[in-house]
Amino acid sequence: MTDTQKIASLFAKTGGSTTNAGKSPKKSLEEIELEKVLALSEAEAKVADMDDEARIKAAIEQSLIEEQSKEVKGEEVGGSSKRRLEDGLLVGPSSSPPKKVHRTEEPKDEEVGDPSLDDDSFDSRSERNIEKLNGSLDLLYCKGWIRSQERKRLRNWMLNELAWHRVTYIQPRSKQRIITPRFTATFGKDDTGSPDHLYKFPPKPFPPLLDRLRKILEEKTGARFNAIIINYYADGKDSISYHSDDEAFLGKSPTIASISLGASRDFYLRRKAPANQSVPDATSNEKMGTKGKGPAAQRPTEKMVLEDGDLLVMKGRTQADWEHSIPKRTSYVGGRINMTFRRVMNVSGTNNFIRYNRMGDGDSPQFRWSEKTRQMVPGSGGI
Ligand SMILES: O=C(O)CCC(=O)C(=O)O
Repeated sequence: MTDTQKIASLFAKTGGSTTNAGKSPKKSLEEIELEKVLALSEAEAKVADMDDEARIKAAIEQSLIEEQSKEVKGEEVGGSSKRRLEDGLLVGPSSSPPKKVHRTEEPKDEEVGDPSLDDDSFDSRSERNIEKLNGSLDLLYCKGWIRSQERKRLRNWMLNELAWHRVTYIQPRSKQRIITPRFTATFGKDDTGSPDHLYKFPPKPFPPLLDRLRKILEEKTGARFNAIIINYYADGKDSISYHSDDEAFLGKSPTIASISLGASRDFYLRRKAPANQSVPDATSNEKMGTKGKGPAAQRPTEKMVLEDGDLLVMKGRTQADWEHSIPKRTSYVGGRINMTFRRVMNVSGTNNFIRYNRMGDGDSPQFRWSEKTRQMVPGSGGI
């Protein structure tokens, strides 16, 4: 059975409501993981694969939600429910200038050579622990961990060498085709030594350079990593919705090491709603803590700006208790790469992360970086 068929059958079993925890007392881990995929794909469906008309509505709705909830400060979309998105322009009230939605090419880097990843490549002087709410949020944050020259080399290397994907799949509930709003690449697999035929999609081994970075991070964090998801956010329209990396296949209290390269992006964390919270107007997804009007307004939120070369390690109860996101932006935002190193514990976890970050429903378009136009273009090849 394919994952899509499994989702459909799970959907049928639960009468179309896979998110109502009260109805099925005993759920398999697989069912719980599929629910998570559904929740994130629903959230991404809202923003990822919409025509301009829907984008206009979503931008307005989003600005209203964000204004009303006062959940986050300094938003660029918020400010006026009268704003409209038109032909790539977010039009403000007459007093405020229109803001361009950029999907532009990247500025050209000077020639930077190959990354070396030696002792001189890293700088841990700004490292600090961030703990909130009795350690429920547990972060290690190192600004500018990768030194300037090396960041450019690493970023250039990844853009030019990797095979990038814009993963597409059908959202089972709405039958809507989802286009994940970012470019992705993945490497690695679980360490179970399982036979090849159990892998639905061929795992790709870490390229030597990224394997070196993996080992450096293992030494630094004391955690073990065997898989990496790499995201390229081409501009402010690319994003990742609120989610947490708390799938059972990542184990209990997973450590996720995240490196940012390129443009700065806001990174939001918000505490999940308690499972037993009684919220009269909450949708079932809100009970799962994955979306949020209303009750989200009361949840503690942290806002960070992740910049070129930063290392952020999320550990302890962070994934169990919090969600994170890279929200969309309408003012100019350049391209940004993010790498997250994780440890996948079993074959179904490997199948899951490759599916949702490389394969999709099998016809996800592949892209290569064009040095000429400084943007992603459809094309094959790459690692
Ligand atoms: O881009 C980021 O900083 C976050 C990426 C992320 O949350 C993910 O890949 O799960």
